[in-house]
Amino acid sequence: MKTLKWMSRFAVTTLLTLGCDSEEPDVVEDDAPSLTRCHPFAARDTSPARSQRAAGAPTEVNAWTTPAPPAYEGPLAVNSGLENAERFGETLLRGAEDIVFDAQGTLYTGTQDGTVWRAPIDAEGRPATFTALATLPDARPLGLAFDSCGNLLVAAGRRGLIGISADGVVRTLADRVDGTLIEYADELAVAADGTVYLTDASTRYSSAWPYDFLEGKPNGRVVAYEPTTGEVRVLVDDIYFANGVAVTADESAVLIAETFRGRVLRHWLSGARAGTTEPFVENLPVTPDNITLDAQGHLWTTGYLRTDELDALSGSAEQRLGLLQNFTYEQLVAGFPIAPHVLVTVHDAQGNLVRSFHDATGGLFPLSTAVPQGAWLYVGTLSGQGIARVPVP
Ligand SMILES: [Ca+2]
Repeated sequence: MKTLKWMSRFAVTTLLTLGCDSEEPDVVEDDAPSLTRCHPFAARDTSPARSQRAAGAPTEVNAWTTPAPPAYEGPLAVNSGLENAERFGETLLRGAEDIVFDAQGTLYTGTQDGTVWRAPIDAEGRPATFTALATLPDARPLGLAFDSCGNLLVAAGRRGLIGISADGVVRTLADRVDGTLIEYADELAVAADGTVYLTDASTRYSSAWPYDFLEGKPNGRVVAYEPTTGEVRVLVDDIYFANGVAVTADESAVLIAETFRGRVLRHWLSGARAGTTEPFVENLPVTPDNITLDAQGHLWTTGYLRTDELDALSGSAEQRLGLLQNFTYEQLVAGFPIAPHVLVTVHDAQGNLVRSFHDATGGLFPLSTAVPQGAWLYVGTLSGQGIARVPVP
């Protein structure tokens, strides 16, 4: 029975207990004057908001057609670019989903336990020592980005959009839009005018992403936050899991990783097509997670490798209903088919694949983010230990 095949491959995930070798600063939830120096952040809307979260497993599902995955040839040919990666923070960091650098080159990441970490580049050029900048109560820091004033903005799951000043003061900036709660703030990007584009991956299942995949409905959206007024509005709706987001260098468009359609969308902010959304890169070899645009306008993407099993499930509502009816949520999470082969793709500004980095040996953790920084490519993970980097030739 195919519904059992999914489950038979996977061992139950063992959660590790994190150690912490540094003191955590006090978290203060207030008006954060060090934040308001940069932006006159308006008071946050605290009016009653409606949750759209479903109580349990979906009972109706949609099937969709997934094209055959791209051939591993040309720029996608398997190579050893991600093998023998240099690891950092392995005993300290679990689930370092995103990585970002400040203007001084200091590395920041956030982990499963809610902690945001910083690691300066040491004399040997390595981010070897991590210290806790803040710990977010009851929230997971998924996406990270700096605003132009040096505040670290965090897409923090069901806590929405959070700002952290350089001295560790934490403030919730936005947690609702149009009367509904932001259910799963996943990634964010900051435009030159300060507008923050934030993905809300699944308004229906929040962090229960296997349910979102199995239901096959467009429960995601992108919201725009205006820091000078506090206004939050829906920019793009009906996305099949809205994950990574980036603003193009000319600020004419926002790119959005649509995880469960294996593609990256382009939503136009200006020009003749302003307000419209179209596919930018389709049929990726991964279910795209975070995305990064580099200084050359190249798009760096990674995520779980698409497998034959996942693609087959896409087209079969019956199989997915079978999984939902026969397994607990915990079993579905533990059994999600994650391939040992990990890869990062790079597309040019026209959406053409130009290069890729692979580790097909199973030596690296599953990837959630790929961030080029100088001569290095840094990678993070939704569920693994530590972060890693490889040289970029
Ligand atoms: Ca993500």
